[in-house]
Amino acid sequence: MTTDESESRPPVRQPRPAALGAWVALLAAIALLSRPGALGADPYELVAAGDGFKHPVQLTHAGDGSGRTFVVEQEGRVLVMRDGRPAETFLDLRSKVYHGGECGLLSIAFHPKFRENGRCFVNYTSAERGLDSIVSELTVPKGGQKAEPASEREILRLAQPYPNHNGGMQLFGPDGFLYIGFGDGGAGGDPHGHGQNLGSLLGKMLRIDVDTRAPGLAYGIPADNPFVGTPGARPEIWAYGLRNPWRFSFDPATGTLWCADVGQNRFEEIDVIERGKNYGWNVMEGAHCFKPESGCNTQGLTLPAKEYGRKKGVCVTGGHVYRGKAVPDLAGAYIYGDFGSGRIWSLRLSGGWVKEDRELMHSKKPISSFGTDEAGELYVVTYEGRVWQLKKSSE
Ligand SMILES: [Ca+2]
Repeated sequence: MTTDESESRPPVRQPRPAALGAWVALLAAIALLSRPGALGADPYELVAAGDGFKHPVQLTHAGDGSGRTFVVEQEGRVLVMRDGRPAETFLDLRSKVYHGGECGLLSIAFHPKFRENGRCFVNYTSAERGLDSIVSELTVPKGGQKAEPASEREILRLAQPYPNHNGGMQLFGPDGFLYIGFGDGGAGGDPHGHGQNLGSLLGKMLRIDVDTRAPGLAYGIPADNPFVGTPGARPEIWAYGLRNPWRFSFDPATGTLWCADVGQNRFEEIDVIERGKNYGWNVMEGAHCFKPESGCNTQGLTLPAKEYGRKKGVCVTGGHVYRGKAVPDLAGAYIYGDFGSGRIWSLRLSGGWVKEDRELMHSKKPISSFGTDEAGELYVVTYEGRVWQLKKSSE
């Protein structure tokens, strides 16, 4: 989830949470000093909702009517949060997960019929054979409350050339297919050109069918995937030209797929992902030429719905279109933030154009993820171990 400089690094690089942490602390100190305390209190606040997690990177629910909220720890556990604390272990894959930096257990997705079939899907980094991203399925035994580690069935394995930009988010769309985001493979600048290479799963949004199996695959290919039948292209691809789609989500009301794509050195971006589109990387970073630096060929590329530069943040974290009840004035707005600066914004589009673009707060927290509970309320997950609920300020 971190941004990085442009040099290549050999595997396995340890990331920079410490450096980022110091940077965030410095930013916080500067912001406190320069802020006239009494003036312009934020209209929104983050209310403490959970604590005691180790490097949490996702918060989600199972959609099974149980009301459970799950928190994914990068080291390899999925915990049920109750009364603001880690209450039960839903899944422990720590013995299989290679973690650190941008590696680790990066997400869990519950099958749309999880309540009936107990199937869930994880995305994690394994060091078992070099450095691989693994998508696998696990099952909760009938009547059980936990995913059984022995039930693990590997669905997809993708060799990672570098330890960063693993993407790692996956979730089911309203169409029942599993969407998986993979980054460009890492290093800096996409040295192997994965983003634009339709023969690679790196730098892509994938769409697969976990309820069927195509010949030779552990999953099915939806017939209307855009590159089915295109010579040299992987049929799993739904959209391409992504750098590191760390977090994305579907608007539960409209089905729109919102994705935050982490930038290189200059621009962070928000994309609305649509079938078969090319989101530009590494020809473009945001709405600007990257390779070459000027005069790049932008034909056929889809520009971000929104971008921001280094004055606002360094590493975008995708959020959700708010469909909860606690903050009515945010209904229908896409809420997202930045891992480095802790700023949180709302964005509304109309006909593809930005209609509203508002900073809700400058939290100064290392936002690793946003998540929703079963009621649609929005939470902010911060990397140092906490969960917060976004609410209207109480005053
Ligand atoms: Ca782009």
